[in-house]
Amino acid sequence: MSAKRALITGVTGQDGSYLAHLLLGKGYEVHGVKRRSSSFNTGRIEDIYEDPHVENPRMHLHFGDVTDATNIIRVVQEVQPDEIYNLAAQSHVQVSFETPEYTANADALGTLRLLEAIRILKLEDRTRFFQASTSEMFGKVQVSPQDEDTPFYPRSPYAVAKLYAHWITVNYREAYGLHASCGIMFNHESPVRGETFVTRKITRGAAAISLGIQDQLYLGNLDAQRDWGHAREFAEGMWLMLQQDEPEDYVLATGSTQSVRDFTIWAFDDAGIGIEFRGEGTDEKGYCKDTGRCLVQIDPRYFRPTEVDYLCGNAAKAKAKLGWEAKSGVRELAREMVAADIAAIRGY
Ligand code: NDP
Ligand code: GDR
Repeated sequence: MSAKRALITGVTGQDGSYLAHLLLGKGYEVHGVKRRSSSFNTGRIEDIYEDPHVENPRMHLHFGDVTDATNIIRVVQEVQPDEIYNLAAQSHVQVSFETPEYTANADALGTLRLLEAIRILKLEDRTRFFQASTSEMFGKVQVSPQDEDTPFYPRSPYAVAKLYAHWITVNYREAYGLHASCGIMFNHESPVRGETFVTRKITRGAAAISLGIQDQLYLGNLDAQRDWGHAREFAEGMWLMLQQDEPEDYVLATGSTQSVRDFTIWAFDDAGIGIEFRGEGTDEKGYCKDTGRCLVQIDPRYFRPTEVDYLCGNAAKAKAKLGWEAKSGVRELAREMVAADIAAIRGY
């Protein structure tokens, strides 16, 4: 039997890189869509990239963009994938307030383009589809913890675009019988998390301050609370969804929630600096317990016009039907990320 063929959009991102590693380990032939950029953007998949000149490479990269319908149709036609994982997105919530139209184009219509490619190429019976939906769709949460039946209330252009992508995936499943599933994923992080998401910004900052190459870290809303898991485990959940006989939507989450403030204290602890927060509102600051030096300050530029204050997921359905459960706690995750950032700065 020939190897299963997977197409991953967003293969150069955090999740795409974990998923590509996972699928190669399972014997898949992996095809990734990567955007052209003026400098290398394949750092996260460097170790698995194979020179196309070697015999029978199992990892292939295709230039592409989910805002370009003709490109997407051609790539899907060439690859004839058994599974498509749609991870491509302008995935930064705050940036979506600055680029709402582009975010809608990539995150909402990009999903539609892939679904239409499956239909136009008559691949409905062959190709299974995974959509990276998000806990941001719950937004101003109505019920806690949030599960597959919790009402949505998106609070950013990103979340609104992702809500369209979520429902268009559900609609194509119901209208055309596609094997299409959405993973409603809560925040998941790792040492290769994008540097401007809050966990990585904090672990890099703590690492750099501990090594004396940065003085202070500026953050936004310290009160925000998130259910943070490990990206490696979420990639496994995505794959499991496409191995089921029936396509369905699943929440992936840890069920445990912490504040940005707590994560900051842990990361500095892991970098060998005890800090405490004093003050209120925008005057709240994080001070080194030993030296009294101010290391963390609030910069209101990182506040969002509308914020998601609290998220906590209930992944009971994924546990019951997929046998999936988050194992890593956020405390260990902070430790792993700080250690990786310290090693990176030292050049190990
Ligand atoms: P990243 O931001 O790390 O990766 C996004 C990927 O999408 C990158 O490979 C990026 O390419 C690519 N991309 C962006 N725009 C386009 C485009 N127009 N055409 C093609 N590719 C594009 O995100 P994550 O890996 O963290 O997340 C993966 C997916 O899961 C995203 O859809 C995200 O919205 C969703 N999600 C993530 C969660 C998380 O906590 N990580 C939680 C819930 C959902 P490039 O490298 O060139 O920028
Ligand atoms: P989020 O992640 O918006 O949840 O989206 P992010 O790490 O950006 O923010 C989490 C919370 O931290 C607060 N915050 C800050 N955020 C950033 N980026 N920078 C700061 O300096 C800062 N200070 C405080 C934010 O206000 C927010 O409340 C992520 C993305 O991966 C999405 O693609 C994904 O869909 C969701 O997680 C689930």
